[in-house]
Amino acid sequence: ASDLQTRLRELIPEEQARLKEIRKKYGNVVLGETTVDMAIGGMRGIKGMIWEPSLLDANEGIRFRGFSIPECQKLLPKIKPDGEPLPEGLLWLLMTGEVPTIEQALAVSEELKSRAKVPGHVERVLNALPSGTHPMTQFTAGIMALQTESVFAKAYAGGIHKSRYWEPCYEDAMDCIARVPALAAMIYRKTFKDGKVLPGDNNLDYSGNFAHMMGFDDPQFHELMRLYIVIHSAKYKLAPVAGAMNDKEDGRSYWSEGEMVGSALSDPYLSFAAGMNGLAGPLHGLANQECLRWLRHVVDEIGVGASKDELQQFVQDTLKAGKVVPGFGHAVLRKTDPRYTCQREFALKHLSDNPMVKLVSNVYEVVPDVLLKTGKVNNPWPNVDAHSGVLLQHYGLTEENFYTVLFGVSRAMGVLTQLVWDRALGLPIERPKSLTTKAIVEFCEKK
Ligand code: AMX
Repeated sequence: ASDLQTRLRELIPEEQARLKEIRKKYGNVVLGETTVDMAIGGMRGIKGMIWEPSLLDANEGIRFRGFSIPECQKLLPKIKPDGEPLPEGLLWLLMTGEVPTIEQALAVSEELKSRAKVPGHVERVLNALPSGTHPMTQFTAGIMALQTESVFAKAYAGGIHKSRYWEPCYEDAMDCIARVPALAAMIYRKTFKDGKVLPGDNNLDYSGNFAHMMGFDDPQFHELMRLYIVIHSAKYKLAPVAGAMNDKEDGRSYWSEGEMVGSALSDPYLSFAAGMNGLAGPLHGLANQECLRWLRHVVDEIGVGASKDELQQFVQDTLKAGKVVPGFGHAVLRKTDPRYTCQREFALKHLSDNPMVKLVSNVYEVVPDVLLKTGKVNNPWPNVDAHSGVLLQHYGLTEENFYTVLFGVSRAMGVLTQLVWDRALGLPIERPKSLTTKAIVEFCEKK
């Protein structure tokens, strides 16, 4: 099938049967144990949820439906033969588990264009917020304003049979994915530019049009947006707790709220907005902006041509001041993040003369040794955030307060895909068990 919904309609009965079989065959198999430490420590490492779009491997990094980032770059359809893959193709992969043909990816592109119109009241909601409202607050307010369009909420109110929940959920997921770039661009123009909302260009793809609506028309920046959206689209693994707003990298991420909220049959807009409120937390989505700030600090203190010795000293001073070196380390991954590597390759291909790129490269050569010498850092290698800010800055997107919104636009694809599957598979409301500390102590003492 060349359209996504038809392909999903074909796949869903097979996947429903597969899940039933897994449950029947392995329902009683123990996946892991939960300790008191884990209950106190943010449920880290507890295996307790289904998440299909992506999985983290400690050595290879993220895999989207089983495909590593280099594999995605090679296999997913592109506009230019040596260019970056289209996020529209990735969306097909995330939704179906299958690598699409170029026709299928372009069909997704067209489908998203046909759904992209943002209703007028969304801009009025943004205009009502005081100036200085953080772009992420504007973003979640905008998503909530879009919720008036929810097909799922209307279908539910109209008494739709539960076997068909996934259909209006798909409508909302695709509408939401289609509309968040225009919403984000509106926020960008209002917060940082002349306030004029730029119309979309139907001749452009999803990423190119997003960049265009923000006011960026350099085709190379459009390429960067394709790469950026693909690598930021899905999270690593899962966590089942609402309210945990911590590091996306180890998966105890904002999506836990999105997923939890969605499991209560809140529609995709309500669920996505919940997730975005977690992304806005400083331990999560703001890390990329911290990296750029740290690099700027190096430039201010030493200069962009800082030698390796000077950098080493600067890194040591950062540690001595009781701070972390942003952009390095990972809770699960134990090698250089492939999302760092592909951004570095992009930088070497397109902007190797940029002095900040050289600085990032020198930092890469210095930091791991210094971190290793502390004897406590489990992963001294760079993560995705170590490079993204410098790339965005090169093309003129310098307002780092906006970076989390870019991240949020990208994540819509991964998180809303899972929501469609949650409904298609009839997954129930999520309710991990909580205990009081008194109950824990009583339980332990009885043992
Ligand atoms: N700089 C300095 N110290 C670091 C460090 C870094 N980059 N990474 C880890 N450490 C320290 C930890 O703070 C911890 O010290 P402590 O015992 O005194 O508290 C010790 O090393 C062990 O930590 P760990 O097991 O290696 O890491 P973790 O799983 O606890 O945390 C992470 C992972 C990413 C939060 C951490 O490496 C970090 O703070 N990195 C810098 C900030 C950053 O890049 N954040 C973004 C990461 C995710 C992302 O968005 N890509």
